[in-house]
Formats: sequence, C-alpha cells, structure tokens
Amino acid sequence: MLEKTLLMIKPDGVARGLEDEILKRVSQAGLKIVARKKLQLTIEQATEHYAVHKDKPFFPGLLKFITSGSVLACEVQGDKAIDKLRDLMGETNPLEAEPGTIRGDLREENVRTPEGTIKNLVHGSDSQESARRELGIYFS
Ligand code: IDP
Ligand code: MG
Repeated sequence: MLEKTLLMIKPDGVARGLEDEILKRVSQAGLKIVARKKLQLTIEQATEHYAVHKDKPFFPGLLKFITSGSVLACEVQGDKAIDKLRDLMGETNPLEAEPGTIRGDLREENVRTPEGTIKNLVHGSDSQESARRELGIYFS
C-alpha cells in the first residue's frame, strides 16, 4: 500500500554530514523523498514530536538532544514506506542494530549524549497514525 512517513535526520546525522549517505539508502530502498525541510526544532515542536515519551526518564535528555542542532525533516513516500523505513533504520540502540542498517553501519563509537540519550541518527514514524500526526508537525 502506498504510504507516507516522516524521516528525520537527527542533529548527530546532520552534524556529521551524513544526509546524502542516508538519503541515498532511502532512495535505494525504492522510497521517494517528496518534501524536505531543514530546521532546528523548538522545544514546543520537540515536545509534540515525542509526546508519547513524555513520562519516560529519558525524555528531558531526548528534548535537549533533538533541539541541539539542525535536523532534516523529510516526507517519504512509497509502497509500505513506514515498515521499509523502520527496517532500513535498524534497532533503536545502534549497538544492537544489524549491519546493513543506517543505525548499525553509521553509528559513532560513543552512542550516548552526556545525559545518556541514545544518539541514533534517524527518526522514522512507527505507524500510520504516527506518520500522519508527525508529518502534520512539519509539513502542514
Ligand atoms: P525509535 O526512535 O527507534 O522509534 P523510541 O523508543 O521511539 O525509538 O525512542 C525515541 C528516541 O529516544 C530514540 O530514537 C532514542 O534517541 C531515545 N531513546 C529511546 N530509548 C532510550 C533509552 O532507554 N535511553 C536513552 N535514550 C533513549
Ligand atoms: Mg519511536
């Protein structure tokens, strides 16, 4: 089924110059970037983006990390785009991500911020509902 999903290259990915490498992998998986926007998230946008995690112990550190520099938000379209992108990304903890995945192949030696937040280069929506909601934050 043709779907749209949100890919975000997080501040670690942008700061390390990995945008082209990551977008190449997305294209090679048969997915299309139909819109893109470079921005630095406000605390309000970040809070909305990660609303499902607001009660987690890592939430304050996550907000600090995701607002720490520029991100690249991309509207990605394709057949089964949501699951395809999640597969391309790999596990949340890059130390557990398989070779061949973005998080597995491109991780840094130290995958944590000083606050302990996992730095993993990319965000991808995890369901159709999340995709609709998250795309609305950046591409309304
Ligand atoms: P996902 O990005 O693979 O969907 P989520 O569970 O939605 O993972 O978590 C959102 C983000 O919060 C992760 O990508 C990572 O940056 C951070 N994170 C998740 N779990 C932890 C944790 O246990 N400790 C520190 N940071 C975490
Ligand atoms: Mg998630």
